[in-house]
Amino acid sequence: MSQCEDAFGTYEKCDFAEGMELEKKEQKKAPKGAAPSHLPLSPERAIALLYVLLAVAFVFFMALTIVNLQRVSAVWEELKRARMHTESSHTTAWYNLSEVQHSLGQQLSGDLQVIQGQLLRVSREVENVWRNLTQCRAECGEELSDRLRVLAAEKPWLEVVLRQLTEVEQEQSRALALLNASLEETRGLSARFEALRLRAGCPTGWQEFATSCYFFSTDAKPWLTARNYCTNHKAHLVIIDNEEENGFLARHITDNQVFWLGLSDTESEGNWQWVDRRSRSFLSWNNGEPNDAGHDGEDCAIIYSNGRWNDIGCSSNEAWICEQTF
Ligand SMILES: [Ca+2]
Ligand SMILES: [Ca+2]
Ligand SMILES: [Ca+2]
Repeated sequence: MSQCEDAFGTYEKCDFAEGMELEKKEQKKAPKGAAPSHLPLSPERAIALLYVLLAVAFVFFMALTIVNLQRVSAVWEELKRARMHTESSHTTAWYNLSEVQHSLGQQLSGDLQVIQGQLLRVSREVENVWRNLTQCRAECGEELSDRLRVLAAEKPWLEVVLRQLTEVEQEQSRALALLNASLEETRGLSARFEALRLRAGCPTGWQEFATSCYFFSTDAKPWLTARNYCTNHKAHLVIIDNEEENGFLARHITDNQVFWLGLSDTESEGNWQWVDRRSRSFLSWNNGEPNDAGHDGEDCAIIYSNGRWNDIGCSSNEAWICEQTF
């Protein structure tokens, strides 16, 4: 077996039973009356130890109590300050409320006085109106009666005027009917005149084609003079609406003859306009025309015997064609 240690040594390895056995041997070896190395506490030592523990506990208890008392005292001081603060706040709030109540009372009192004054004024005005109404009831009644009497006196005269107005209205109706009849008669006369004019045909020296008459001048004048000539003869410088009309004109022009057309760009260069200012899609310009040639340009159109057009200077003296539409 391994060795075991004694009371102050160490064991390498030892069973508990062996340990107990060793202890018993040592007790037997020890002389009687000698105290063993591991004796239990004596009662006196236990009591002394108990007293010490009690003293320590008392001291600890007292320390705790003192600490707690200090804490309670601090809390009490805090509560006291809070109560004083609350009382101070309450006093301040009460003072403020009193001030507000006082100011509101004064304001309300002022407003009530103003309202009372207004009510008094309204009451007086109502009283005045009522007094005036009472007075007017008698006076106005008399005035109305007077007016009714005047109207009753004027009634016969008004009836006469009314009858006259009715007669005037009837006369107007008759005049309107006569006017309508005259208009109808005028329309009939115009239609008969137009029919007679159509049967009569174009004036002497004018050529008829489609719904127009054409005058081919034998004189030669500037474009503006030619235009005025046509206007003075209830016509206008010729306006070519289509190829048929252009062909008709060309057939009446012999070689080497040219005639003014009612076409120019005098108002705006390049913007060719017929004398009635209406645009037409048909054009028959010669090749390279209109070219606005020359120093002064070319702003008035002529027609050749082949039906082609050219622009030349408007001051040139040329023959012209007037057109009069039915
Ligand atoms: Ca024409
Ligand atoms: Ca031109
Ligand atoms: Ca030209």
